[in-house]
Amino acid sequence: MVDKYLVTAALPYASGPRHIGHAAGVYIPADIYARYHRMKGHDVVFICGTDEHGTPITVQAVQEGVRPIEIADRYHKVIKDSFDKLGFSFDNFSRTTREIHYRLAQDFFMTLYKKGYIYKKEVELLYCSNCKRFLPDRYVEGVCPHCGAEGARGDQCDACGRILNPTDLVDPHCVICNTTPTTRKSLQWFFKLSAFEDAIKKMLEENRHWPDNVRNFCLQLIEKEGLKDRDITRDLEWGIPVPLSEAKGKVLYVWFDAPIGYISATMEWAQKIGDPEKWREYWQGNAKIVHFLAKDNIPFHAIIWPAMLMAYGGFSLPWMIPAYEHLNLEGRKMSTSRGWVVELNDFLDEFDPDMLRYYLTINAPQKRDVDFYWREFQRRVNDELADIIGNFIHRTLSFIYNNFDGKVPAPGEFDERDKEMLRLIENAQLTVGKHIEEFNSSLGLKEIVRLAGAANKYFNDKQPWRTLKEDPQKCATTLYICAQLTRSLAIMLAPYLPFASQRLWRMLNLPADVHKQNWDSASELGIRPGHEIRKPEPLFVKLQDEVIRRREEKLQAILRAQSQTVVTAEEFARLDIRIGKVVSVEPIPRSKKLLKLSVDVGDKRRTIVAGLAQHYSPEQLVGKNVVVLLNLKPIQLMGVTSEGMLLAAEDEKGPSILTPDRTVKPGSRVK
Ligand code: B3M
Ligand code: ZN
Repeated sequence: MVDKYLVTAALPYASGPRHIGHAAGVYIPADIYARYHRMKGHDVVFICGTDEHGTPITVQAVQEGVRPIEIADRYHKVIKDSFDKLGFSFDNFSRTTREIHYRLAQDFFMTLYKKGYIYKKEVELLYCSNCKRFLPDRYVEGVCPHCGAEGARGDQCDACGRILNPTDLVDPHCVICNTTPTTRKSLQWFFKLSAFEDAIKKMLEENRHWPDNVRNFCLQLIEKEGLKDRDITRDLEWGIPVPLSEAKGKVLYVWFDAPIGYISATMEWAQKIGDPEKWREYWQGNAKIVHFLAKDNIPFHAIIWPAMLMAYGGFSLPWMIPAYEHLNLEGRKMSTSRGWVVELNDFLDEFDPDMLRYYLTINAPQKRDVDFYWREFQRRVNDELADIIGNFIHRTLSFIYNNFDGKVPAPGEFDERDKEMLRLIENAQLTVGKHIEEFNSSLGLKEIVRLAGAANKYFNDKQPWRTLKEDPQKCATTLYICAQLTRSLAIMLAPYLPFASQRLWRMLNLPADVHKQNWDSASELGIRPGHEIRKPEPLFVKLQDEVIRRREEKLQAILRAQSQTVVTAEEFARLDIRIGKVVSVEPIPRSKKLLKLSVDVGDKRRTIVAGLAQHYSPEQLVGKNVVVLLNLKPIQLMGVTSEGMLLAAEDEKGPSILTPDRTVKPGSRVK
């Protein structure tokens, strides 16, 4: 019997472009997994699509003054484009604004409602009196009541991962206008999550194969707080209407409809392939359902979603939930709003997608957060991808092309070393596969690099450039084995590097598509003697210092801009700025620019040196109310110690000293 897999990758919000962190933690590992299982001959359906409801999109629509669907259309396209360039092999990439999804989401609601798992209740919600709207989810931010982090959103705290209600936030404010909200009563519908506490706990306990960051996190959450009922409706215009006449103007909460998108996108796929009922084989049969996601989405997938499926009845529960940690950028958390981010489109405009797939897999944020460093990216691409894998392939193919007329030579007897090399191929095919099956694609890729390293060593040790003359039979055997290795590498690299592996397959002049090959055939001697290859070309072009430096400089510029523009109120308050009265002014000998001022700052006088001599005469200054910074570290100027700084504005006419618009007592604080 063929194994069936329904693989999903978290549906990206169509609220902005995706960055390399999303690729690292969700989409690349999911794609490797799906591609591998197809090559194993399993029946795989790989599902994704954009998540087009909810406040990430409406908030942006308000900010831009456009309709939410315009935002969704725009980013659906942008995201799909970058995902296509990265070679993600979705069987269907859908949208949650499609009709099929609306129908299924409303059916879900009604079914749960009729079964008594949804009830209505009047609740107090946050309301912004300035914007005249309720503030659900991301319309409001504040301090997390659990971990104290600032910038927690009304739906979730990114710092501790807890799911929140807007009313849980300490010090909430409207993200549109910054107003502190009031509360207002509203009718909402709740999902009886509490009814599933025992069942969910049991599911989590039994699923011992789930990763710790999913299983333990959820079990601890239930242990600590239990499962509370969740409101699944919102006072918003954008979303799927709640299918009840008494719920006019209310829509389904985005996290209620989004996971249903996995099913509706599978239904859509079935329709597209002309077999509309086929989706049932995956959702209501014995397929293994695998949800790839980032760690922020864990409670929604491992608690609420299974409870929704249980409540509906007849659906299979997730079999596996691989959840990845975060990718940081050069030692800092990625942030789109601060520009500390590498967006996929931007990356793909300049670099080979397989290089990103390589680096983000070998350096995957699997068990812990990891960093993307441009230098490290360059080093790994050049030293590993190009110098180990690329080099072995190129020297082998060039040797055959130049010395054997482009035809793979017939081997003689295999010696021990040859046999050992063949065993390594067989081993690698097994171990790499095992790692991918166990959701360790990173270890699998390291295994391939190790195999290529061993292959280089084999090539060196066998010295075919010498045996070519001295022992042609031996040389032929070596190159025969190396040719087999290149084919094995193409197959094993196919899930990881879909483009390079196919380029290699073409250079090898092998039939069809590398992605149509059976995984297990990677350990076969699949190239026959006499087989003619094409003219080889290097598989990877090395990354130049210049290119990487430019990227690093771009980030440096962001840091500089940030340190210049962002000052907290506390930092500003550390400046002791006061009103002073100029008591006397003297020129400083031998200085054309400087004047020495004695300024009354309330309790005492201060000596302040100012570069005003070319613009003010001493008479113009004496008696003036001025503004001075007092706690500046004293400095020596032309032998005089300056104990502060006189504040002045400057334009093309020169400096103009600041002075209050009425006489203010010396020593008064400026804030
Ligand atoms: N849209 C969050 C995200 O884009 C959310 C995932 C939904 S999965 C059903 O990361
Ligand atoms: Zn507001």
